[in-house]
Amino acid sequence: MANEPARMEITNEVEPAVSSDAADILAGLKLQQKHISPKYFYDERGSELFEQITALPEYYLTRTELGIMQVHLPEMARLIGPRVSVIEFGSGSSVKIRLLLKHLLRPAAYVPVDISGDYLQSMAAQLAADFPNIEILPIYADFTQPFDLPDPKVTPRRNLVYFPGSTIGNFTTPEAQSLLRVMRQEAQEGGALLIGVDLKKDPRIIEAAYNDAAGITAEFNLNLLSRLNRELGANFDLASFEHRAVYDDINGRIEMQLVSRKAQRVNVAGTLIPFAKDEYIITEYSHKYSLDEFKAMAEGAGFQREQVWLDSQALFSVQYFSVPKRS
Ligand code: AVJ
Repeated sequence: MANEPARMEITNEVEPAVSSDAADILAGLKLQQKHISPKYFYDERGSELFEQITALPEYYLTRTELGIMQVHLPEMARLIGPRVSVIEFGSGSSVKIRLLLKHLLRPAAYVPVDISGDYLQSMAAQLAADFPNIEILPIYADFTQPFDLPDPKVTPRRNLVYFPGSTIGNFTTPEAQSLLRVMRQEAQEGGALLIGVDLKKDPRIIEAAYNDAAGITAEFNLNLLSRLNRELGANFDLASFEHRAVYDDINGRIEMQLVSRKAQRVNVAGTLIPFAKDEYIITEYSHKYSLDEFKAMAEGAGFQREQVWLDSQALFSVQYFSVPKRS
């Protein structure tokens, strides 16, 4: 192929201000209730397993969101308007952003923000080749903290923050509120937010999505331990941990756990971590919202809801917010 670019310069050269991964993971394992952040799922194998999850019959989220986009993108593009700078929080598989960029009217720039520098560069380079008329300005940053935006060559009419995939569900309520405030800040006055949000529904449908018959989600969860073994010199015995995903009705969220099948001690980066039988590590929350709950949370961060698009079964939502001009 003629235009197969390898890498692309990242706009900013500063390291994002995140504590070192090893220290972060150890701190979580020393808590009374053990936790590891879901952001560590996505090494190469983890990303591959997540791709497989998105194709599972039980995992309705990805295909439903894509379906909503395909039907409603012309309307979305009309509401968003021409010449926007699209700021994507995280840069996952590029299927959705490609769809969005294809439908938007002469977008000024695309700004993917991610803490995985390698992934960011290769993804940005591929997009630059496929969208030669859109300036691609990747930012290496932890998007949970405010970051500086680049200056596109074409002055944008407004900023559009894009956060697909119901990744917002990974954050607890106070974390999600704080993240929405960062989005509001980056969108700036007159800006907007397009966000994918998974909805509350029959808990049996939700639980099935995280307990697939093929066992891919279990493999995805357990892969976290293989990664710690490899990258932190840990010695987790994968056979003595099991995947569990339960819907917590009170908090409206799936809780993914890795449950110790026996009493054991595991060496993690030189520290022995004790596990009682049946003790578990929480590896992920996936919050589900009602339309009213999410509206209230986003309004609390300074957004105004303009539009909601759903699939025919109201499983998933794509929601559009504006940042009102100061009144
Ligand atoms: C990518 C965070 C939206 O919460 O459904 C899928 C990740 N975890 N199966 C989700 C996930 C287990 C997913 N998000």
